[in-house]
Amino acid sequence: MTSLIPPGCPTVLTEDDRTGTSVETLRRAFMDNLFFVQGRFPEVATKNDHYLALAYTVRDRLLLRWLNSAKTYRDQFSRTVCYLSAEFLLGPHLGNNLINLGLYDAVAEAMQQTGLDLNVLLDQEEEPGLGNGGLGRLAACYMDSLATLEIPAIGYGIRYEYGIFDQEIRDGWQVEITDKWLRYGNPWEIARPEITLPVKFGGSTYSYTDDQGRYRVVWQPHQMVQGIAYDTPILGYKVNTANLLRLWRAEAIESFDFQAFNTGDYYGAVNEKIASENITKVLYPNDEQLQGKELRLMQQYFLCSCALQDMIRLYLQCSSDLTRFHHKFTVQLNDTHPAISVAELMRLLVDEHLLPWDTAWDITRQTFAYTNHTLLPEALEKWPLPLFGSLLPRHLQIIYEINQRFLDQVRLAYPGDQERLARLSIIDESECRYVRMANLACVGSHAINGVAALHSELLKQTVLRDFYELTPEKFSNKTNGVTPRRWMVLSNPGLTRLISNHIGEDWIKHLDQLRRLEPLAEDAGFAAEWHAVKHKNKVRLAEYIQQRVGISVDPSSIFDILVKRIHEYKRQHLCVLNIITLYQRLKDHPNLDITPHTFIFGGKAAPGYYKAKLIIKLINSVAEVVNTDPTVADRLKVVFLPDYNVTCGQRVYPAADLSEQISTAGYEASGTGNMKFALNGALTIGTLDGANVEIREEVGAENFFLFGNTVEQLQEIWRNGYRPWEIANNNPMLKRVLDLISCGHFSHGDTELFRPIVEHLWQNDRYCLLADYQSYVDCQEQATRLYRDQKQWVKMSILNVARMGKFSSDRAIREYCEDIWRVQPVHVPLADTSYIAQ
Ligand code: GPV
Repeated sequence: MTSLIPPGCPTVLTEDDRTGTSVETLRRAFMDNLFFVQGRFPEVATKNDHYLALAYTVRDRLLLRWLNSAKTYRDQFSRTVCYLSAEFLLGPHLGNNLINLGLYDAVAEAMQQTGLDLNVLLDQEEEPGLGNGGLGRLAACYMDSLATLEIPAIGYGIRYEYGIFDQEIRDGWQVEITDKWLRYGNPWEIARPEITLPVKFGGSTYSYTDDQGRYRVVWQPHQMVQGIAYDTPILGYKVNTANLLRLWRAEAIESFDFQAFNTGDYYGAVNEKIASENITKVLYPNDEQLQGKELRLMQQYFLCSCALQDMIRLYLQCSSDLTRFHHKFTVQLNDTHPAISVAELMRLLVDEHLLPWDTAWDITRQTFAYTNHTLLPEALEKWPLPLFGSLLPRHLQIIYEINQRFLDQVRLAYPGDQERLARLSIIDESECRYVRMANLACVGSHAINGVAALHSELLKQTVLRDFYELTPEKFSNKTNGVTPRRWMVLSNPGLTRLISNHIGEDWIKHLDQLRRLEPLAEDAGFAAEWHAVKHKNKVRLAEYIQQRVGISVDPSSIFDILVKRIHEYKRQHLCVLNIITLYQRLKDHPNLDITPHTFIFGGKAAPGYYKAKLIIKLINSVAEVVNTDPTVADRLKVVFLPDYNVTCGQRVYPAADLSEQISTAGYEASGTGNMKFALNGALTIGTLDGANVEIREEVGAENFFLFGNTVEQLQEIWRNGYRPWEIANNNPMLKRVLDLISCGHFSHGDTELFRPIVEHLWQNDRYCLLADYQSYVDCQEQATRLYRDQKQWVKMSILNVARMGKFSSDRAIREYCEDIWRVQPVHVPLADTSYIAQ
C-alpha cells in the first residue's frame, strides 16, 4: 500500500476514510459516499452519483487542509491578501484538486478498481462559469498561485445563480442559454448561513451631533438585503495551504418585510423577497463594455459591503483596535468593479466604528491597491450621479468629501490648472454628471498597476496620465501569468510527462526550470517524442470536433487557433480575411500546393453586441462555403467550436500549432490565452500588443511570427488621417476579398447581411484591420511554409516552452507580494487530526 501523504506530514495522520490517501482507502471512501451521501447502491447509481461521490471523497481531503490553514492563520493573526473581484472563472474543480492533492493517479486507480473511468466522472462536472473571460480567469489563476505559494488569502466574489450563458450556434448565429450550473448541487462549496451580513440600499441620510459632540451621519435605507457566505476551499499544489474563496448570495431579510406581511400584503412581501434575490441572480455577460444598469451597481456594492464587513468582523475577533486594520488586510481591487469599496470602508470606519475621518482615510488608502485591465474608453466605469445618489446616498456624500479634500491637494500641486483639476476629479462634470470609478480607485489606493509592460506604460501616457504625474510612486507593472497546474499538468498530461521525464518535476512550481529543456531542442529523439505528444493531442481535439460539430479535420494539417471573447479589437475578422484570401488563391489556382490548414475559432459575444454576433455569423458562413467547396478539397477547414469555456480551453491549448494573438496594437491590455498556448508548445502569430511583446522577448524574435503596425506607427497613421478605402483600392487581393463578402458569396447571395462589417472596414476601420492586412497575410504564409519543415517547427516549439517560465502566475503573485502587498508565506503543517475523532 503506497502512502501519498505529502512529505513532511507528521505520522499521526492515520489512514482514516476521510483523510487517507491510499488507493484502498479512496475506493472505500468513495463507496461510502455513494451509499451515505448520494443514497445509491451501485446497480442504480448514475454517472452524476459517481461524480458526486468522488467529489465528496476529494472534498474531505481538502477540508482537512483547509481547517489546518484556517487554524494556523487565526492562531498567528496572519497578514492576509483579500482579492476582490466581481468574477472568478474557476473552471472545473475535480481534476484540479486531484492534481494539487497529488492524488490523480491514485484516484484513477481506485475508480478503475470500482469499474469506473475517471475521465467519464471528470466530464460530469458542470464548470462554475462565474466570469466573462481573461479578467475572471486571472482571478482564478491568482487564487491557485496564492495557495501554492502559501500566502494567506481570501477571494471575495459573488455567487451568481446563473454564470456566463451557454452558447449554442443555430444557423450560424449565437444563441444564449441560461447557465444553470447549480442544478445538480455544488459539492465544492459549504454554505455558511450563520455568516450573514446586512446590506443597505437607497433611502436618505440625516446628521446630528451626538452627546460626545461628534458629528454623526445616519443612513436610513429604503431597502435592506442580507449577504450569505458560500465558501470554497482553494488548495495549493502539493502544500497544505487551502485558502478561502468566499462568494456571497443575496437574500431577503425575513424580519424586514414582516410589516407588510402583518398588514396583509403577502404578495408585496414576496415581491420584496424576489427583488432582493435578484441581486445575485446573474452574471452580466458584457466583457469590457459598460452597461450602466442599476442592478449591476447593486451587485458591485453588495459584494464590497459583504467583503469589508466580513474583514472587519474577522479582525474584531482578534483585536479591537481598528486603526491597524491595514496591517492585517491588504485588498486588491480587480479592475474598478469593486472600487466602491473605497467609499464603503470609509463609511464603515467613520459612521459605524466612529473613527475620525483622517484616521479612516489613512487606513483606507493603505488598505487598497488597484489593477487596471483595459485602456478601452468604453469600458471605463462611470455612474450617472442621479442613479448613484439614489442607490447609495451616503456613499455619494463620502465621495464628495474625498473629492473635495483630494482636489484641495491637487490645487496646491498645480495652482490655477483648472483643466487638470477637472480631469482628476472623481466627479465628471461634463454634460451629464458621473462618478468616475477609476478616479475613485486611484485616489483611494496606495498602488496602481497595469497587467503587461506595454499596457502599464500606455496607462501612464493615456487614461491615468494625470494620476501618474501627480503620484508616480504609486504606479507599477505586474505582467499577468497563468497557473501551470491547470494549464499544463491537468490539461496536457502527455507533455507534462515528457518534460518531467527529462528535467524532473520542479518546473511545476518553479516554471523557470523549463529552461533546462533548451539543450533538448537539438535532440532528435526528444523532438520526435515532442511531435508525437502534440499529434496525439491534435487527434483528441479532432475527435472532439467531429463529435461536437460534425466536421472532420486532418490532424496532420496545421491547427491554427483563435479562441477568446469576440471583440472588434481582438480582430477575429482579420483572421477571416486571411482565410478568404487563401480560399481565393485556391479558386484562382486549384492545384496550388498549400499547407493543409485547419482554422479553429471559439468565443462568446456579449448578447447585446451586434457586431460581435455578426462576426460569429461571418465565421460560420465562411466555414460553410470553404468546408464544402470541392475546389478546396479538404485543404482548408474552418471550425467554430460552440460554447468556448475553461473546459474547452483545456482541450484546445494542448492541440494548437499556431496561436492567433492579432489584436490591434495598444488595445489588448495583456492577454493570457497567448501564454497558455505558448506554454503548450504553440508558436504565436501576433502583433506587438499586451504581453505578446514580452513573450516575444522571452522566446526570441526568431521563434515568434510578428506582424502589423506598432502602437507608435498606428498613432502616426491616425495623425496623418487614416484612409482605409485607399488601402483597399490599392490592394487588389484585399479588394477582391472584401468584395467577395459583399456580393453575398458567403451569405447565399444576401448582399446586406455582412454590410455593417465590410462597410465599417472601408470607411472607418477603427481597429486598423486594413492597415495590418498585408503584413498579416505575408506572416501567415511565412508561418505555414515553415510548418512544412517539421524539424525546425518542433525545435521552435520546444524553445518556446523552455522560455515561458516568466509567465507563471506564481511569478506574478510573488511580485504582487513583494511590491504591493508586503505579505509573507505562512507554512501550514498538517497538524494532529486526532481531534476529528474525539
Ligand atoms: I476591463 N479583461 C477582461 O477579460 N474583461 C474586462 O472586463 C476587462 C479586461 C482582460 C483584458 O482584456 C486582457 O487583456 C487581460 O489579459 C485580462 O483582462 C486580465 O488582465
